[in-house]
Amino acid sequence: MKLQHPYRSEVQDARLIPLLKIFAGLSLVGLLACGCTTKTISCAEDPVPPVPALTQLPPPLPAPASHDEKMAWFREAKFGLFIHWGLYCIPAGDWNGKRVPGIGEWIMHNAPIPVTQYEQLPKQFNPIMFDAEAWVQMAEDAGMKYIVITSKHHDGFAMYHSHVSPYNIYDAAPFHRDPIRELAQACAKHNIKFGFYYSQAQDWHEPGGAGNTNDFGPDELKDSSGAYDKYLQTKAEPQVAELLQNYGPVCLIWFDTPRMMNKERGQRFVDIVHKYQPATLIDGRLGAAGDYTSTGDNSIPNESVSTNDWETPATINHTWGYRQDDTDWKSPGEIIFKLVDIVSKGGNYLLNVGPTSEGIIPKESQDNLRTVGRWLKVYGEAIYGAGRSPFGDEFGEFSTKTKDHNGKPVFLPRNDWRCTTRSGKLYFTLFTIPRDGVVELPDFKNEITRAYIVGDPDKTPITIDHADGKHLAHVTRNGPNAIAYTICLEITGASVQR
Ligand code: FHN
Repeated sequence: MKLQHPYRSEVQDARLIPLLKIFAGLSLVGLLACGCTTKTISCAEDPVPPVPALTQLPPPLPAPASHDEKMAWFREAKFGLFIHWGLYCIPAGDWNGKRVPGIGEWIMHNAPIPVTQYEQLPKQFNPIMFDAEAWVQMAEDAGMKYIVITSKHHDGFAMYHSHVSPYNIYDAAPFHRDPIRELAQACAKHNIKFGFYYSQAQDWHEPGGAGNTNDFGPDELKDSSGAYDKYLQTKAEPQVAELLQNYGPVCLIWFDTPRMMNKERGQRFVDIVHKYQPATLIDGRLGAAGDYTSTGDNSIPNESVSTNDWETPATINHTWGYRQDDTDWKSPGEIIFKLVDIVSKGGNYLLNVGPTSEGIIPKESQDNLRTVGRWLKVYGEAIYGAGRSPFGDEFGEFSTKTKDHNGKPVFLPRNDWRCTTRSGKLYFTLFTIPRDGVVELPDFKNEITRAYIVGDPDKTPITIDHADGKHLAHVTRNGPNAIAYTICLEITGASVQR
């Protein structure tokens, strides 16, 4: 096992190596003792990945000439990996032998755990199985084009080497590495865009941060006393500035839960982002205007959204941060449907994984994502950079009978197929094919010049009849992919005429 860290001073190394050896050794003993019974815990025979030597990061991107230029990569990318990784993966849903309900990263708030106890967790945080290269390779295999990782979540612990606060993984944990720096490097190597989640308002570790009313009293008092602004100006704003200065090109900053973020406070963050990296996108949860909107968690609009760029942040199980009891993984088929559905409505899909305290992305998440990636290798032309559906009836309709608990009509989705577009091309991804193999597609005036299954090297023609105001595609139920496959209709003209 290589313990020496290539980007620390020799003096620090000499002092810390014996300690690191003890911690790494203890972690291995712990792994052996646990018996490696669960699938997500690595076994001791898994080799400890080497610590990568650090190389120079590329410089930030120049200021874009227009909003369209700024958004171009996001509109092309469509599919990103969200990573919630922080101290909360150590308790992993349990505290003092009791299961704490709720999402894993909220355990400090939900248990509740006093700050004096929670801030002991870094001493146990030594994720020696962390392998930036393997994480980024997995995202690439999954067909994901950008990664957004929690640089600091609501618990206030920075997952990078912050010079603003010692409450960070490099200074406060035996790990004594900067995983965000290692990821930035791996992303640059793999040509994957890299961005940060940063909890700007909630910080349960700081007396002035929003959200920790158990330790620090009501938020309104922090607001009126000036403590909240002090927290913003001495921690959150300088941390965002250092993230933008030390980690190469930052594709976006994903702010969240804008409690007490008025226009002026939000603008201060906007100014910092624009000052250091004008090409960096700002999400929709800062509390000031961003570059695109974020839907609610796991929320996909019922219909197409054309007014702005948008993204659905979503879990692959039910939690964001790792919980050992949440093993209800979305299947590859569910993920593919959601991805195509979102793209056909004009959005991006930011799908989350929650690594363990050893630094491992749960195997089931990895397996399912890689299956999605294999699908995308064949049908990706219907996804990356693709346009919205020109139709809409395929999404479903509101029930005329059933109402929700607010008395509003329930939306009844239809999931048979989804349509995405490129100039002169319509892509129909088929999720349900009737027994007779005849799929009803909508009417349009353009002539169909060619129709074939995407990925078919011969582009063997598919018969499409046009009758009674419908197109009827004659396909086979046992197509080339058991989950779904995509057919391409090449048409006259750039876009559909109805
Ligand atoms: O409170 C957070 C939550 O922990 C998680 O980070 C999600 C991701 O969208 N955002 C907040 C809730 O919406």
